[in-house]
Amino acid sequence: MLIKRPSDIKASEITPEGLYLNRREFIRASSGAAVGVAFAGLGAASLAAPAPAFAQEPLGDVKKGPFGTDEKLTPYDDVTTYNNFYEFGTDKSDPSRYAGRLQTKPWTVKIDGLCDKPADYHLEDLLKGQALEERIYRLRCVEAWSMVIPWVGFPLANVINRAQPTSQAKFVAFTTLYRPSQMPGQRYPALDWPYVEGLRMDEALHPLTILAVGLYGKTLPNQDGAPIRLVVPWKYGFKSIKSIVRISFVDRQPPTAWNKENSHEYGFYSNVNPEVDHPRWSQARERRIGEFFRRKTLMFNGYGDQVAKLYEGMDLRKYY
Ligand SMILES: Nc1nc2c(c(=O)[nH]1)N[C@H]1C(S)=C(S)[C@@H](COP(=O)(O)O)O[C@H]1N2
Ligand SMILES: [Mo]
Repeated sequence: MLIKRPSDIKASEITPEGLYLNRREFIRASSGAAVGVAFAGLGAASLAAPAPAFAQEPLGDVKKGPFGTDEKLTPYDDVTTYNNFYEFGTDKSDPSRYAGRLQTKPWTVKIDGLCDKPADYHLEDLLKGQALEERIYRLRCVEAWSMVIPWVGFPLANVINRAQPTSQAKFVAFTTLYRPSQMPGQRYPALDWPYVEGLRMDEALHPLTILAVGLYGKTLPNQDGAPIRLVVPWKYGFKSIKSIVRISFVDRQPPTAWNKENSHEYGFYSNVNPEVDHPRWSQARERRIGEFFRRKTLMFNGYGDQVAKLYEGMDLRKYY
C-alpha cells in the first residue's frame, strides 16, 4: 500500500534522499521510471511477488522497558509499508513489496575490531540471555516525517560490554548485509553498498540506544530491518541501520552511507535538531505519519534530558 503524499507537502520535503537518484544516469536511462518499475524490467517474476509481510513470529517474554512515550502509536500498516530501505528500492513502498525474498535465517553477526572478545555470532547466540524489552520510541526521518513505534529489543551496550572493547576503541561501526541476489536495490548505485553507519562510543553505550529484533510484539518484518537493526531515537532515522551483519570497534570516526553520498547534507552526528535546517528544507516541524497537521520537532527528538550532555561544548551547527 502506497501512502499518498498529502498535497501540501512539496516533493522536495518528502523524498529528499531519493532526489539524489535524479542526477544519476540509471534513473534517466529508465525514462524517469521509478526503480520499482526497473525491477520489473529484470524479468524476475519472483521479485514481483508480494512480501509475506505479516508472517512475523511472536517474541514471547517481552517486558516494558524504560523511556517509553505515551503518544499514539503509528498503525502497524504504516510502520510496515512506509519505509526507507534503499537495498529494496528508493520508493517508500518498495521495501514492503520486495523485501519478502530476503532470507534472514541463518543470520550471523560479526563482532570485531578493537576488542578482546571478537566473535561471529549466530543470531540466536547473540540474543541468548538478553531480556527483551518493549521501547516505544519516535523515529524521526531527516525527510521531516515521524512515527511512534513499539520496538522490541535490548541495549546495544550489552553486546558492547560482552565484546570488551579496548581503550583505543572510540567509535562503533555498523554494516548492513550485502546480498544483491535478494536485495534488488543493491544492483543500482543508489548508495555506495553496503550501507554503513557509526556511533561514537558514548552514544553507542547510551541506555537509549537499542538493537531491535521486533516491533508490535513480533519479530521485525524484513522491510523494517530484520532480523536485527539499530534504533537510536535522538538521531535522524538513517542512523538506525537495518539488517546488521557486522559491528566493529574502531579508533576513528567511521564512514557513514549518507555522509559519503552527500557530506554537505548529512553529517556524522545527525542529531534531530529543529534549529539546524537541512540545506534544502526546514527541520523545525514534522509530519507524524497518519496525521494531517504538522507538529513541532523537538530538540534531540524529545530525548534531550537523556542525551544533551553527550554534546556539551560541541557546536551542533558544525557537528550536524
Ligand atoms: N540498511 C539500511 N538501513 C536503513 C536505511 C537504508 O536505506 N538501508 N534507511 C534509513 C532511513 S533513511 C530511515 S528513515 C529508517 C527507516 O526505518 P523504518 O523503515 O523501519 O521506519 O531506516 C534507516 N536504516
Ligand atoms: Mo530517513
